[in-house]
Amino acid sequence: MEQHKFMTLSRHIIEGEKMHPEATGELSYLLRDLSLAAKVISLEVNKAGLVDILGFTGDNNVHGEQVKKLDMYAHDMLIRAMDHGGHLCVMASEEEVEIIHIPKKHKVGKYVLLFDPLDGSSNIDANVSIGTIFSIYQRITPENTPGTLEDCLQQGTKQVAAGYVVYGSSTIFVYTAGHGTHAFTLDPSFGEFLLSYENLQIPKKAKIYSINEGNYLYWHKGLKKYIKYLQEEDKETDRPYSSRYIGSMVADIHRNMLYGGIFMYPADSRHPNGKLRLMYECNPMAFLIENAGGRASNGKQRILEIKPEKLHQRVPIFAGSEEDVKMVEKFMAKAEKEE
Ligand code: AHM
Ligand code: MG
Repeated sequence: MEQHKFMTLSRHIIEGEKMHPEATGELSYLLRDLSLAAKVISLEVNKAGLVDILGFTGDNNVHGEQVKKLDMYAHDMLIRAMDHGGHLCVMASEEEVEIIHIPKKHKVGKYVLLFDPLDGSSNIDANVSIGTIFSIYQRITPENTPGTLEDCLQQGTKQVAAGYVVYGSSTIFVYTAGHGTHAFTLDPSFGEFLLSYENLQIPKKAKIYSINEGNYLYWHKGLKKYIKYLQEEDKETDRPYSSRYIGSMVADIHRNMLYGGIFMYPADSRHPNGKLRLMYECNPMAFLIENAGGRASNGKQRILEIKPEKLHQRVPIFAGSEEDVKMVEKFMAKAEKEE
C-alpha cells in the first residue's frame, strides 16, 4: 500500500513559498492564522448540538436573512484571529455591510481578506456540513495606509490565495495559492491539519449535477433544456446523470472536487443575479476550481474575470468539471440565439 506523505498544512504552505524566492513569508502567516480560526470554529460547530448556541440571534444580516448565532461566532472569531497579525490592511465579511478596518493600534500590511464565515448556515440545525470560504488579495492602495473598498473590489484573477473549510464528518481545509489545490484533514486528537489530497484534479467530465430544482419554473429556457438533456438515457455520453444537492455550497463543491460534477446556482426570473455572492463565495471557489483543472462561469463569462461593482454583489454560477460547464454554456447560448 502506498504510504501518504505525513505533511502538515503549515509545512506545506512554507514549502510552497520556498519555491518562490520573491515571497516574503507573509502569506504563510496569514494562512496559518486562518487555519487556527478554522480549528476554533470547527470545535464550536461540533459542539453546536450540545450547548445552547443553536437558534437565531434575532438580527437580520445585510441580505435581510435571519442570522444564526454560530454565523456571528465564526465572523467574530475570524476577525479576532486576523486583525492583529500585521499582514492585512482591510477585511470584508458576508455578515457585515461595510468593509472591516484594522484597529488603529495594530500594524497594517499588504494583504486583503474577504470571507464568508459560515456558509450554508440554514443547515446547522440538521447537522449537515457547512463551511468557511476565504479569498486573499494584495492591496492596491499605498502601503502603511488603511485599506479601502477599492482594495476589496478586485477582480477574481487578482487573488493570491483562496480556500474553504468544510465542517463535516471531519474538518477539511482546502486551499490554493495559485499552484494547485490541496486538501488537509484535521486530526482532532492533536489538532493538526494533515495533507489528504495534493494537487486535486477535478475529472474533466462526470455524471453528477447539483442545482435547486425547486426553482425550475423560473429558469432560463436553455437551462431547462440542459437539465432535461442530463436526465435522458444515452449510453455513449453516459447519461442519465445523478442529481446531488446538499444546499450547502462548500459541501456540494467539495464533492465535485473529489468526484467531478457540475454545481449550479443560476439566475432565474425571480433572482436575476442568482443568489451567491461574487466576492465571498464565487470568486474563491472559482479560483480553487480552476487550480484543480475545472471551470467556473456565470454562463457566459469566467467568474474570475467579472469586474466587481459592489461588495455584496450576487452572480449566477456554473462550476465544476470543465466539459460539463462548457455544455451548459452551450445550451444557454443556443436558447438565447433562438429567442
Ligand atoms: P448563505 O450564505 O445564506 O448560507 O447561503 C448560501 C447557500 C449556499 O451554501 C448554497 O449553495 C445555497 O445557499 C443554497 O440555496 P437554496 O436554498 O436557495 O438552494
Ligand atoms: Mg454564504
